[in-house]
Amino acid sequence: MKDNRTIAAIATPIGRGGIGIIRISGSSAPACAEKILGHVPKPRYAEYLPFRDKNGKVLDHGIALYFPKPNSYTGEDVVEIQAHGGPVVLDLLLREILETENVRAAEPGEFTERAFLNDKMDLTQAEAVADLIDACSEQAARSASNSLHGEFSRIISKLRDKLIDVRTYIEASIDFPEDDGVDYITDGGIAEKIDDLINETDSVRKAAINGSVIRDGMKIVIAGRPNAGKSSILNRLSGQNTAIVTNVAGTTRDILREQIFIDGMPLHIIDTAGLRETEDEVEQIGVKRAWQEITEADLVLLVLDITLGEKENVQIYRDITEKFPANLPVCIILNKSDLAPKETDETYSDFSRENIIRLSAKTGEGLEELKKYLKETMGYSSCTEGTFIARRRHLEALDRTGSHLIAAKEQIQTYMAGELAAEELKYAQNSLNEITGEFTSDDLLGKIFGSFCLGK
Ligand SMILES: Nc1nc2c(ncn2[C@@H]2O[C@H](COP(=O)(O)OP(=O)(O)OP(=O)(O)O)[C@@H](O)[C@H]2O)c(=O)[nH]1
Ligand SMILES: [Mg+2]
Repeated sequence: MKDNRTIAAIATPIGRGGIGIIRISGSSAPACAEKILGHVPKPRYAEYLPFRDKNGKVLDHGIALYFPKPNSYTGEDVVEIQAHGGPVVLDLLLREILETENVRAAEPGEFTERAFLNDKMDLTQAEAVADLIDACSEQAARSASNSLHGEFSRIISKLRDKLIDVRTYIEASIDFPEDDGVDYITDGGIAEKIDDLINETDSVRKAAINGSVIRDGMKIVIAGRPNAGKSSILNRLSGQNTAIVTNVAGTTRDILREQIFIDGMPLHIIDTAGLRETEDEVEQIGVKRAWQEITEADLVLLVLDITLGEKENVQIYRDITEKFPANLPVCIILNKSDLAPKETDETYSDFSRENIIRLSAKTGEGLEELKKYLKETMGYSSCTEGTFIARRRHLEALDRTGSHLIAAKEQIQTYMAGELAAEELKYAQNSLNEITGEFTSDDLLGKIFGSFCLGK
């Protein structure tokens, strides 16, 4: 556990800038103001003041602000000093502040952690602070901002309220089974109510998947035999000549990574060495790495050279995909379509229609279709209205909520076991609580706030 002394840190990025801000939070913040500024500024009014060291020498002039508790970011007394943004000036000021009794340097994310612990925000909002700072697309920034303003929390708490209603209902039926001569457990009403909860959890989960795609992007591995045109497709998608393309089979030997955006959706595209048996030592390592990437992929684009013909391609597909992890989504790209006539008797009926795309990395034919496919498979919508940012841990908690709800329904329908159903609902509720942080371990908090930048 961190101690609750007053904390201070430079809140602006290291380096030179017009303004540099030092933030102080805790019961000794006013004492720090007294020391540096000569007095505590009037609450929430900007004051232009000299900043002095302990010998009374002026280090800088700037603006100081005082936010008395509880109306501050952290919920504690907060003083903010806006000095000139030079690393030396800020360092000198911070050193003066840290010499004050009961004051120590803040750890990364500690201001926001205190805001969370003082109920200024819940955990999804605290996470959204970091996600907003780290946002690398407009979409991500807008979604993080929605989460920060409580969009995700509201959805979760609505779901939780409904869940509590059903739980209360079941518990009341257990306690007063004879009421009105109606058996509430078996009359079917409860199972329906749980069904509603299951459906609702599922739609929250879908929205959360979208939110996590916006945040993290998805990892797409381009795989296939040598010379199929994998690197050409990477170059097409990224719009750059990132990868070397030649007609020599085995051109790519290392892993190449590119981040691209499709309508604001981030994608991590990975080009790999062509999968084949080879004597070449370097290429062997490349092939091994390619397999490693495949096991960690969210989706594989399996590139086949259409000119090889259906029979050979089906065989290649079988040989390669039989080593894929189970449930790994695969999209088949029939590349070099410019070399194959559209009207052929090749139907590729062994592959399902939804995930087979005729493409030409040379002419760009099929590229839009591929992009559309990528957006759709991730359930991505470019509308930011009501979207929120989500993390993997939120998805996992929603999964657990869903499983407990299904178990609860089974207890009612199959075993008529009201008590066990109520127990499952309690677990489901706990899983929802983990998302907003009513129910978390110190470990989890350490992990979440430890990944913040300093001064936030
Ligand atoms: N006509 C035509 N040629 C293509 C197309 N895509 C790739 N090629 C050619 O096919 C050859 C191999 O392309 P690459 O992109 O290097 O193939 P790769 O799958 O990355 O190959 P390795 O790195 O060796 O595994 C090059 O000569 C490309 O110009 C296409 O859509 N149409
Ligand atoms: Mg290549």
